[in-house]
Amino acid sequence: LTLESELHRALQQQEFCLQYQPKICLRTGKMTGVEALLRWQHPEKGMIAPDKFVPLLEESGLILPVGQWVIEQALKDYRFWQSHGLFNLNLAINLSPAQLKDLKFIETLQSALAKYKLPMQCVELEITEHTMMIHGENSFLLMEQLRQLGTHFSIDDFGTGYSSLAYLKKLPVETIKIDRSFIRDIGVEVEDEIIVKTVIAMAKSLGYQVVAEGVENLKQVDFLRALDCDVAQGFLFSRPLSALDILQYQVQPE
Ligand code: G
Ligand code: G
Ligand code: MN
Ligand code: NA
Repeated sequence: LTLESELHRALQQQEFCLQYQPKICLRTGKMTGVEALLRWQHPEKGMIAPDKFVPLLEESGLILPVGQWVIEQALKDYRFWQSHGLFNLNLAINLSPAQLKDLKFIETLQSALAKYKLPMQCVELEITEHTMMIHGENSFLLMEQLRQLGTHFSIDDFGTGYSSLAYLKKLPVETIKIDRSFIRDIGVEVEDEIIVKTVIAMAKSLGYQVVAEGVENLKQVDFLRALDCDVAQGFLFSRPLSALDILQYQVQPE
């Protein structure tokens, strides 16, 4: 069996699951939100990471039903957190290009929100810089509509594609997530430090919220704080966790 043919079974047999990585406000030190990350619990191969199968989901068109499952499951978990006293979290969901072209996407999202009695404002949609560059006119309209309904967009893996902040300004995007490849070499490569510093300064002065991905040590935190970076995500604070473990998550004292 090829992995691709197994994906149909995976969806039917509920082999997918979600983990959540905390996002930490660098001013308050509090968890402000989580990013939902898809995993495949394969019966023989164990846990498979999304870079191994999301491209296959996209090629086979299965990304639409799986994407719908992700939304449903994430909102269900959000409801669970609320019922245990965890409020005001921002829930980030990754979107594939096909979802951004899907004319039924708004309806899918709205009916899942209605089912769990949640407002559009609790959801943030992450699209990669690459997805954004290949978007068509319809995707742009869909983004505008979604934003008017109250959701937020962030650009994932920023710096790995060829988009500029000037181009981004035409899109309804509130947040920039600086790719972890730039964060990794803070304190190591002066060029990466200059890139991070310049991107943060420009993004902040254009009014974006800035998130640093892949933060693994305190040297990076100090550097990012000094630049007034808003939010950090990475193994220093937490690996991706189960929905239950998010309830128990406490920000590490420094
Ligand atoms: O969890 P991990 O860091 O390995 O995720 C790698 C990438 O897989 C993420 O950066 C993200 O772009 C993608 N990814 C994770 N979950 C989802 C999902 O639910 N939908 C889509 N389309 N991509 C996802
Ligand atoms: O959305 P995106 O493709 O950026 O997904 C984030 C991915 O990066 C996830 O697969 C997650 O497991 C991984 N990740 C999150 N924090 C860190 C980190 O601090 N270091 C490294 N190396 N990877 C991370
Ligand atoms: Mn992401
Ligand atoms: Na990313």
